Amino acid sequence: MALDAETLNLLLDAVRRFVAERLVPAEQALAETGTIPESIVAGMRELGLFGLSIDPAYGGLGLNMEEEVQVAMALGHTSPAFRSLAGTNIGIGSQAIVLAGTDAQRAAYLPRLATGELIGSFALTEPEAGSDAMSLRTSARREGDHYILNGTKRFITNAPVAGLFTVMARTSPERKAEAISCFLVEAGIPGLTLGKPDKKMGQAGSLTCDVIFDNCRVPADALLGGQEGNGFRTAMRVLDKGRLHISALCVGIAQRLLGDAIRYATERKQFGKPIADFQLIQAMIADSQAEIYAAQSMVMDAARKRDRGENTTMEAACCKLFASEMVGRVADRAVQIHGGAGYISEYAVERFYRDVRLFRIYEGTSQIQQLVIAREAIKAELNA
Ligand code: COS
Repeated sequence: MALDAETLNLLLDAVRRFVAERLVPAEQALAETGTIPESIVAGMRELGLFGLSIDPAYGGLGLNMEEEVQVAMALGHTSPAFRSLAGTNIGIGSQAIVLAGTDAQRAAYLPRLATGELIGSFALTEPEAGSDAMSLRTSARREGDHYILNGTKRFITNAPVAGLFTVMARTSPERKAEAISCFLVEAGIPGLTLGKPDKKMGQAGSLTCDVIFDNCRVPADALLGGQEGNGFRTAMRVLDKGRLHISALCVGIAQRLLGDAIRYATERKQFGKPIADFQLIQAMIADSQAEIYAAQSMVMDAARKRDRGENTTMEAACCKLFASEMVGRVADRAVQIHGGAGYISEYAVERFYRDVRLFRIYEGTSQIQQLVIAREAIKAELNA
């Protein structure tokens, strides 16, 4: 479903205003305290951010991908930790249910995920299973009308505040997609504990920690879609969408960084004139602008393809690879244009430089994106 143009513009304006008026002024405090104030969470809920991608039948805004990426770009103009709180509900924390849940599972969780009352978290990665997702060891053993979960999940975004975990676990030992199932596990049940919050390089306020299952009994109806064996493919499909969202976020952050760099370059004077007058500074501005435009165009194109129902596994990986690497280069140039000031935490570019490093790693490293792109390209050529 697509919104009419006027409604979409109203939403985008509201998000841009919220970012500029409420989030940007709160960035420094977030970096220092690592806590998002309740008033801001309430504002995010009022805007409907938690339910962007959830069907209106369940209380969400039901944006299509082209619309969602535009909101993600707008959200990129501030610290990514703000987006991260709603981000799992928009993406990896809700989409398995959207894609493969039973009607009862959708009705039980999507309305509360859409409002942000419930935070969803995606538990795939493990200490020994990162890029090689299929090697995960967390096990789920059927016992009567329950499953018993054992294992540890690592770096799980929003786990410390999550009410619901989408957990990928092994229901049989072989290395094949069908050996992995997906469970919807509610926080607070016996046998589920959380590790200490991770101390990270950046994105203070975006919370991650281990999630540990120790003989954790979940009812059989927690099995996603009521079917064993669809966990791996569902996780991959969830990541296909998530990677587009993250790419859009990278575009938004790069726009913010370039804006900050240009403003600084027009104010800062050296050799008697603003440094923006120097062609070597202009080259960094130009390269950044061109790359942002390229990434933005890719993301919009891939989002439209996805909305047309086409398979965008390759396009999403191309976007994630290019946009996450691009925002790293733009952040680097933004620091360079700021000179010594760019190394000082008073300036936002120092913080963003650390924040954006994550985008080349999570939801699939750049190397995994390359692998997916090459596989898909070869497959397409051989099947042509
Ligand atoms: N959509 C639907 N199905 C998919 C899929 C996708 N995007 N990707 C893979 N599958 C299917 C395959 O078609 C295959 O099915 P068949 O067995 O019927 O052929 C099955 O899933 C297994 O896929 P594949 O053989 O490609 O598995 P691999 O173990 O080779 O690994 C990669 C695939 C590397 C792509 C996967 O492990 C991956 O994405 N790793 C990165 C994980 C990640 O992003 N982690 C970040 C943490 S989550 S925030």
